[in-house]
Amino acid sequence: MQIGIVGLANVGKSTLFNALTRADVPALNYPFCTIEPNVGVVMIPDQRFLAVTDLVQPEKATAAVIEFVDIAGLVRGASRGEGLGNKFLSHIREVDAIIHVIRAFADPNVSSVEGSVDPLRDLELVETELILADLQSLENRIERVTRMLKTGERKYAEELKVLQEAQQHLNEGRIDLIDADKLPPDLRLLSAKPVLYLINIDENQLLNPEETEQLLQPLREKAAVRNCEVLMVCAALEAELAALSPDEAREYLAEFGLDASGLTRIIEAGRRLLNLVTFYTIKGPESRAWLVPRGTTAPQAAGKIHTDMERGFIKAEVISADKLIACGSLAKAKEQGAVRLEGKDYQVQDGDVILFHFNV
Ligand SMILES: Nc1nc2c(ncn2[C@@H]2O[C@H](COP(=O)(O)OP(=O)(O)OP(=O)(O)O)[C@@H](O)[C@H]2O)c(=O)[nH]1
Ligand SMILES: [Mg+2]
Repeated sequence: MQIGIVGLANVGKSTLFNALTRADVPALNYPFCTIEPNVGVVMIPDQRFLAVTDLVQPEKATAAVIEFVDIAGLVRGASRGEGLGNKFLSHIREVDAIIHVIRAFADPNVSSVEGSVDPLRDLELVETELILADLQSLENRIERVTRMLKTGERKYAEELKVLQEAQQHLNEGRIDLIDADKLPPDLRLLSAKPVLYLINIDENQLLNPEETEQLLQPLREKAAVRNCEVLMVCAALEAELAALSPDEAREYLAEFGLDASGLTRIIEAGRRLLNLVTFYTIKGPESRAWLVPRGTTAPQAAGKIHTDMERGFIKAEVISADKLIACGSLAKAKEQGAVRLEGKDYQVQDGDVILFHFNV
C-alpha cells in the first residue's frame, strides 16, 4: 500500500517526505529536484502495540509500515504533457492514495512556480490537471468500449454507462460524485483516489491559529465537498524535529504549543486514508503488527503472514489488544474466557490480537 505525496513544484513535498522517512533525498529550493519517485518506508507509531509488547516481552517486535512516495512536482498544463507531465501523472496512477501538499508558507526566499502564494488557486490548479488527465483516460476508454459494443456483448453497455457518468461528473468538476468502486479498476482514475489535503504552513501561521484558520477557510469548504481530511503542518519544522532526540523534540514542540509532531498525525491520517486496520500476532519469538484493508477475513489475514496459513486455515483465537492489556497476560485472558474462537468468515477488527490455527 502506497501513499503518493503530490502537489505543485516547490511546495515542500520532499521536505515532508524526508521528515517522514528521515531519508536524505535532495530538498532544495529548486523546482523539479525530485525527478524519479522516491519511495520511503514509514513505521506506524502505535501505543497499543507497545503496550502489547510490554506484556508479551518478545525477542523481537516489528511495527507495521506504510510506504510513502515522493512524486515530482507538477505545473500548469501537466495533463497536456507540460513539465514532467505524463511521467508525473503515471506515478500518481500507481499509488493507492494521495497526500496533496499545498503551500501556505510565505517565505520570500522560496520561489513559487505560479508567482505568488495562493493555496486555493494551487489546490484548484492541481485538481484541474488531474481531472483533465482523467477525462483523457475516460475518452480513450469510451472509444474502445463503444467499438466493443458493436460485438453485441451486454457487459460493454453497462461499462459504457458507468464511464459516461464519470465523464459527466468530471466535466462538471464534481469529483465527489465519482463512484470509484463502480469503475473498471485498471482505469485508475487520479481524481477517484482517496485524498487528504496537507497545508504546509510556516512557523508564524502555526503561532497564529485563528488568522491561519481564516486564511484556509476556502480550502476547508473544498475539502468538505470532497469529504476529505485537512491537516496543517509546518514541513520545515517537522524536518528539524526529525533530526532531534525525542526529549529535545518535545521541548521544541512545546514552544509552539504543540504536544505531538505533525508526522504522527500524517501517518495516522494516511492509515485512515487507505482504510486499513491493524492486527497483531504475538506467537513465538516475534510480535508483529500487520495492516490489512478493513473487511479482510481471518484466512486472508493469515495469508498475509504466509500463503500456507491461508490455505490451511482452521480457526483463529482472537482477543482485542485493549482487553489483553486489561487482563495482564494471555494466560489470564484465557482463564477468564476472554479469548474468542473465530472461523473463516470472521472479519478482522482494528486492534485484534490473533493466534491462527492452520494445517498444512
Ligand atoms: N519557510 C519554509 N520553507 C519550506 C517549508 N517547506 C519547504 N520549504 C522550502 O521550500 C523549498 C522547496 O522544498 P522541497 O521540499 O524541495 O519542495 P518540493 O515540493 O519537493 O519541490 P519539487 O520536488 O521541486 O516539486 C526548500 O527550500 C525548502 O526548504 C516550510 O514549511 N517553510
Ligand atoms: Mg521534491
